[in-house]
Amino acid sequence: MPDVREAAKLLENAARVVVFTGAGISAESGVPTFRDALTGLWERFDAQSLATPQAFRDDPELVWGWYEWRRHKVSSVHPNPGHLAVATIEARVPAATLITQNVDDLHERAGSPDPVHLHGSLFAPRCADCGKPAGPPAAPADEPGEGRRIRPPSCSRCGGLIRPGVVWFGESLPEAALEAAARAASGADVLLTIGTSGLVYPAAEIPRLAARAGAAVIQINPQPTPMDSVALVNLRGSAARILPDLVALTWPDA
Ligand code: BJW
Ligand code: ZN
Repeated sequence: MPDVREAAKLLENAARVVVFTGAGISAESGVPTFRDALTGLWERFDAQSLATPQAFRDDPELVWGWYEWRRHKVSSVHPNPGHLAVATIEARVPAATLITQNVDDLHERAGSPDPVHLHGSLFAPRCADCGKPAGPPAAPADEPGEGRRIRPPSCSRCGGLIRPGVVWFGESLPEAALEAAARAASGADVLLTIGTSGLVYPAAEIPRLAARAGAAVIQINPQPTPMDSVALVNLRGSAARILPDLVALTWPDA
């Protein structure tokens, strides 16, 4: 595994590391990605009807039901060795920042202290009208079926509808998260981009920004992506398999 060795060398000598993750890191936990052939969510569901502000205005019960189904799925799975390896990297590197596009909580459950969630979270609903956080949603009594409509709860302050706390197409990313991500990327020695197609902007700018600022970019992905040309080292394969190897080679006592 010569490429993994090269990546381990880069990591070993880095003081400031950014780990940038996408849906692929959670795939082996059983959380579907968005764009993988056959298994991706956007292969089976229409993004325009589910993941836009207009979709929620048109049919809040369809959208809330779909996110309840996804939240239930995520709650029933576990972090995999890839998430655990990321938490080890954070514990070993003097200055590490985890930036994730994922709306699941698997990094937190693997021990990552404070991931930057660029696209929000399934577990942070808020009022669609006044923005008041709605608190963690109650666990659904039974699994909401894929297409089941569920009436969203109402806001205790203004009576508006509660919406999922995720970033839909056409919406701005949370300002503080985007700023923290840009700051970390522009100061990084090494950026690891893991399990993302690199197609969704502005998140996909983060590895490019790091590369422009002089960071060595390492990519882990079983498939080619637009990040191939940005990455100094391309590790082709699954995150759950490669990340533990990378950690073991970098810190043999880990
Ligand atoms: C494995 C693996 C294993 C598999 N191990 N790897 C510039 C150019 C073009 C378009 C735009 C642009 N700027 C903005 C846009 C529009 C749009 C956009 O980017 N569209 C593109 C799709 C064309 N962006 C936006 O709308 C953003 N907002 C914005 O720009 O606001 C400013 C603005 C306002 C008003 C008008 C105009 C601009 C917001 C984007 C929000 C994205 N939201 C989603 C849904 C979140 C909620 C939910 O979960 O439902 O976020 S979409 C979805 O994609 C989700 C993800 O976080 C995001 C990225 O996906 P990711 O993680 O990369 O997953 P996949 O499936 O794409 O890839 C998985 C990868 O894993 C693959 O490569 C596999 O090979 C790999 N893999 N198994 C390792 N075991
Ligand atoms: Zn409200």
